[in-house]
Amino acid sequence: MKLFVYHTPELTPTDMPECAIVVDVLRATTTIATALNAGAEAVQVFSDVQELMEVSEKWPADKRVRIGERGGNKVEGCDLGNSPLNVTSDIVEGKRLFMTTTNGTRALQRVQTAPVVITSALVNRRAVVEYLITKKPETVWIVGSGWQGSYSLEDTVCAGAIAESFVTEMGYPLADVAGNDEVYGAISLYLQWQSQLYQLMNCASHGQRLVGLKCYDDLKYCAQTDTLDVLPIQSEPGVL
Ligand code: 3SL
Repeated sequence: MKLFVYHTPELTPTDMPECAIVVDVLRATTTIATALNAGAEAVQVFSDVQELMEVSEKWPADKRVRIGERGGNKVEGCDLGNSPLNVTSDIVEGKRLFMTTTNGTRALQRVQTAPVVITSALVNRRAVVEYLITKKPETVWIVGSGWQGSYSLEDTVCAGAIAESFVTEMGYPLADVAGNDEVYGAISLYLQWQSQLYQLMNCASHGQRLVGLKCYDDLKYCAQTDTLDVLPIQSEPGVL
């Protein structure tokens, strides 16, 4: 098995791995994990707001929730912005979430032709590691969503948290599993910050952007590790 970490979707090669894990800790993949854990029927992702509106319009109004975020703010016409704190069971249970965000949904679309597509955040890291341990896919990419093409500290620390736990629990020598240098970098970053993940969120540029929007509780929530036992896995392109 070979594990690769890519800091942004733009850095991925053109071929596809057996399993792609998309990470957007702040906040798309944390919101996806939280919504599915709260009983959402599925989350369907879009990079384009107009397309989301057209597709979701065909769904029964009482069975859908539209989530839209641009620049951290709620998109006009959507029911919710991208805060994981909003996707509570009273709002999402039994409903399909139609979701578009600045970077996370774009990263998902980049790898949606891989045979297995999973999303991970820190909150559901354990469920993802258990999937890897059980299924042992031949090639795994962990893809950070970044911010508009640039590196995001919080996505790479989550990639490191997944890689570190998997390698340690399998007892594999890291050199046998690491497919690129980024795996070593991500694990080192995680080991350095693992007991201070909330502080790391506050240092991250997107964390600062969210602090500017007064999303303090979102940062605290997204910094938690292994709190949700949920594995968001693609059932058809763009649907988890
Ligand atoms: O970029 C994204 O996909 C979002 O997660 C960004 S935000 O945290 O909702 O602002």
